Amino acid sequence: MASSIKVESPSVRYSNDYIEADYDYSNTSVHQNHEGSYIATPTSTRYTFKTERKVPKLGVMLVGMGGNNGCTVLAAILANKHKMKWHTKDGIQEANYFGSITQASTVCLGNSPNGDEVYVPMKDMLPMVHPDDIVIDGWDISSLNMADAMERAKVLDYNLQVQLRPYMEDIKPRPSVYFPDFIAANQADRADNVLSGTKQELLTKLRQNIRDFKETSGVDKVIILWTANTERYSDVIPEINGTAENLLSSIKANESEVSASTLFAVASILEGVTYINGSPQNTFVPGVIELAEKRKVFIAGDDFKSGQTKLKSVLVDFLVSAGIKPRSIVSYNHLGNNDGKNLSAPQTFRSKEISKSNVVDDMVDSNHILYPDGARPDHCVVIKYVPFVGDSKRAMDEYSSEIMMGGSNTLVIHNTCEDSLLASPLIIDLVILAELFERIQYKTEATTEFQNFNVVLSVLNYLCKAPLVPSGTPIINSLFRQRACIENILRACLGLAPTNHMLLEHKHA
Ligand code: NAI
Ligand code: DG6
Repeated sequence: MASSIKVESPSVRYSNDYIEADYDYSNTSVHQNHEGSYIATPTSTRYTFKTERKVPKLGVMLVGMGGNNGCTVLAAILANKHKMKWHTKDGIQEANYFGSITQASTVCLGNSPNGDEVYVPMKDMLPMVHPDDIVIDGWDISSLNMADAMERAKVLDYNLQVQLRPYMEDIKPRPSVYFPDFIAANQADRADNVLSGTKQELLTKLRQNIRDFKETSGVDKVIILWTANTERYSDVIPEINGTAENLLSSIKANESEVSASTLFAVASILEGVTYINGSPQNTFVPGVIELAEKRKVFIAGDDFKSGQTKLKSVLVDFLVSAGIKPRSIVSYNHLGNNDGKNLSAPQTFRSKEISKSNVVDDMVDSNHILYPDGARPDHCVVIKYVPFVGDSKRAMDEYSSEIMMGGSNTLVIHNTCEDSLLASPLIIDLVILAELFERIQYKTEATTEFQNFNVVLSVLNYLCKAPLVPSGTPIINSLFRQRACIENILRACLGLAPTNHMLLEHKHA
């Protein structure tokens, strides 16, 4: 399917199969001379990007399909596909994809002849899968059909649930791998849809499930995404999971420290299927990353960046880049859904605490005027389970900063919203962008063959709280930098310069 944007430039070539664009990547190389001065040298590298134009039929397998996020994603896709409308106390509501950057945000393409900025939907920049066309399948340790799961989740309006029920009640999650030691004990009462066998046997069953879905659904391509319970961290032990070989041997040996999520990641990689982790645990132990590298399969994660953290990665960026010094960040939240219940156990809470705590490091480290000695703001994360509020998470944040001449500035934010309605559009973006990046290749003057991006798909970091990056790569949490990365790579694939916000043409005398 052709994109609705056409670039007219000698650097951009359209064929039936590909969009090929030459692009000069400009950067600045910096070193310090012996007197301590910074020497900056402009650099330029010629890239050629090649984007396959044919959009495949995409199948997405959700691990944790019967959870609040899983059933809400399926419901949202069906509601949009069938153009559902429903009555609420405020009037008629129509299905939409608000909160998805691909579906509901725009990109400034350029300027019209009279100087106006021209905005286009991000989804039109390059040929992308439409969410209405995604086929959903997946696993859950709870056997509820998807209509009952939606009712249990208490996320969507009742009148919408009534319309969705006929489309969802015949869909049941596949039985899943359940290792009770990795999630809270309070989850045991929903685990009635569980596979049995050794870890090697379970791996074989998961791989069969993936193949079965591919064959029976008629999809061209599958992506797997973990939106199941947060697990505790796995111990990273070189002999157990330090290399791909050791990890595969550990699975054969039924080693207890191999988590369910790691087993899913291994199954996915062995089937050549991109695997995305929406939860905070360290699924991607070194052995998984090495396996992905060896098999050239994309992985991405960790932990959806949906609400409180998204705001944090905007607010702290604003403060630090304004020369204001955050001294303490206190993030409290309570929620009453099953995620909150699972996180009420210390070991699963710890995974989330780690993921939520490292999200300002890059912004703080970027300003040695404010933080000359590497000290960081106090940062405290609290999560409480309060069943009554259900999926409607309450997040309260206090940011205390040092301003001029010893003054102080305290910002207090209160955020209330349905957690799953923030996370579901991120799931849609993650799979759509991951699928797109499977179709993009590049080469530089130094390479003769086109190649894929690094298997650690860090371009998806905008959507993740604890961005996984290729070894040795800077970790960027700042939301605007993360968004600019996506937007400018999409532009580069069309041979367009990055958005620079200079508007020089409007600054002439
Ligand atoms: P949920 O608890 O409603 O859903 C998780 C589902 O996973 C449950 O249905 C559970 O039965 C199932 N499950 C547990 N272990 C499983 C296994 N081994 N295999 C298959 N299914 C399994 O939680 P929710 O709200 O849908 O969140 C899902 C995950 O996403 C959680 O880890 C949460 O921390 C994470 N997350 C959620 C965000 C949000 O805004 N909703 C944001 C960031 C991360
Ligand atoms: C309590 O914090 C539950 C968590 O699963 C969060 O709701 C989720 O991680 C979203 O966090 P944030 O910080 O992106 O809003």
